Amino acid sequence: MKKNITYCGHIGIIGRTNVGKSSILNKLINNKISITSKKSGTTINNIIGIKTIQQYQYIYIDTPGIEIKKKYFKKNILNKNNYLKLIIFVISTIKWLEPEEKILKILKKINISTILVINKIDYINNKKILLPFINKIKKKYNFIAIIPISAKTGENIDALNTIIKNNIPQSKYIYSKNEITPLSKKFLISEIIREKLIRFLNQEIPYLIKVIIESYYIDKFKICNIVASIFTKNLRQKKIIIGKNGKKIKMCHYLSKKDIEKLLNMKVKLYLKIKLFNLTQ
Ligand SMILES: Nc1nc2c(ncn2[C@@H]2O[C@H](COP(=O)(O)OP(=O)(O)O)[C@@H](O)[C@H]2O)c(=O)[nH]1
Ligand SMILES: [Mg+2]
Repeated sequence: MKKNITYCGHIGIIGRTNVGKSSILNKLINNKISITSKKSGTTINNIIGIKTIQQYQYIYIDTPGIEIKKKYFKKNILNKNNYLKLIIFVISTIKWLEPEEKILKILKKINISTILVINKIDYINNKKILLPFINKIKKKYNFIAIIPISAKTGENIDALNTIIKNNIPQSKYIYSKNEITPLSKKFLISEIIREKLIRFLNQEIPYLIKVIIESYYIDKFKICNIVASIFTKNLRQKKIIIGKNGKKIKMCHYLSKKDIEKLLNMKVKLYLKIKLFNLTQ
């Protein structure tokens, strides 16, 4: 019967770093799964976010920027694309340069339906410049749609949702209806902490910081006790993270705790330890 028909598929979100891929994922699933920041290279692992609504299950995969160091590039979904049903290729305003051409070259090879998303249109005052740009891009590739949006203001997100809906194949659900991500709580917590650290630190750090959850348990008072280690490369970075009189790490602790409590929906005691990579290896 028609009622039992379901639609489901993996949708890859690709593009150079900082165009707003993670922001778009969070917007599309109405949940904050993927961390975002002004700095390049914030996302270093593929992040999966799921939304199930009516008879549709969307499984989004947010990726590190395509031009990130080779080491991270290996993790990019376009290298093993067999399971993607749809691709969202994100660019920032009308910036189309070498990284975009590089991505286009890959797209031509893999031949998966692709939506081109022009993000950050809130930066464009004169919207008239969009049309000639879209016309130019249209000639480059057979995109199933080219859509200007703003992940910040939410402009046109509904239209993007509709295009995705219309292009997702009929299939059984892969995840259960209420699942938001298959990623573990521990991983999500470590990402929350990493996001706060990145916000406070200088440009070089996003790749170099690692957060590991050492322990995670709920005590008899229903408080979740979390011990997290922050690994830095050297003493200089350690000092930067701690900040003057511990100001930065305290702020990071405060903001992380707030977000983790929201994620877990319970009170949290958070312990942060800062360690050096080379001492532990
Ligand atoms: N003004 C504006 N900023 C945005 C928009 N989308 C994302 N950003 C910002 O751009 C930066 C990079 O976003 P992020 O999602 O981390 O990009 P990613 O590296 O492609 O995942 C962050 O500071 C976001 O807040 C948008 O539509 N408008
Ligand atoms: Mg990202």
